[in-house]
Amino acid sequence: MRTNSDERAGAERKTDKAGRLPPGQSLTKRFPVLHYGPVPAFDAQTWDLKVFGEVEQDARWSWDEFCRLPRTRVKMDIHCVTTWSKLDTEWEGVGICALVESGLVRPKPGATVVLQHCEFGYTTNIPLETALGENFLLATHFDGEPLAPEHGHPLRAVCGAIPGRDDLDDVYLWKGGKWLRGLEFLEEDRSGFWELAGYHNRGGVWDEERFSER
Ligand SMILES: Nc1nc2c(c(=O)[nH]1)N[C@H]1C(S)=C(S)[C@@H](COP(=O)(O)O)O[C@H]1N2
Ligand SMILES: [Mo]
Repeated sequence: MRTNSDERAGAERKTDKAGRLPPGQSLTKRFPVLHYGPVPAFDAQTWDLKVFGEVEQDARWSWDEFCRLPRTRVKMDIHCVTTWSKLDTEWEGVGICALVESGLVRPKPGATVVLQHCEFGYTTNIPLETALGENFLLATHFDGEPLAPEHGHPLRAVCGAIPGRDDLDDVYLWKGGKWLRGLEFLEEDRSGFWELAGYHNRGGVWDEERFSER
């Protein structure tokens, strides 16, 4: 049952969203670097991205092949769980939605979650619905330039909030894996690296889903 206070909380969330700064966040103009472990080297000859799990057919793209996939640009606000937010960041890359619409990736009907696999074993999970949103991108470029090594070169996932798009699911930036190498489609949810370390499984920015209660 929705109570009056639920409704008030919902309305407050919407107002905050219009203001673009989620609760508990503060703005930065810088672009902090945050990750666990070293920055991997990139070799265009051996790099690949694999799609597997609950899909009708596995896929594997070399770097050259990945660069020829349908591309898009998106401007969004990114929110890190450590409380910094950066507005109007510009990304270019490949949307999972476009891969699905073009039939290059065909999730099985039972697929509900996408687990990102990154270099050195970093993983993070998101609902398939979130992954199909316009605010979730497999990005090769930030601010018109190829990604810097420390920000995920050559490929990272990035998730943010597009102002005015209340229909999308906005999650903290840890849900965007840097140095992405695989997308595993799952029927049943599986936690990733930070989720296992105590971060919230969903990570919604407007509800401050920062840490799990366990
Ligand atoms: N491969 C990998 N990706 C990762 C992480 C990591 O430790 N390894 N950390 C996440 C976290 S906690 C954050 S806040 C963002 C930071 O992205 P940035 O360094 O480009 O700001 O990357 C995310 N992606
Ligand atoms: Mo983070």
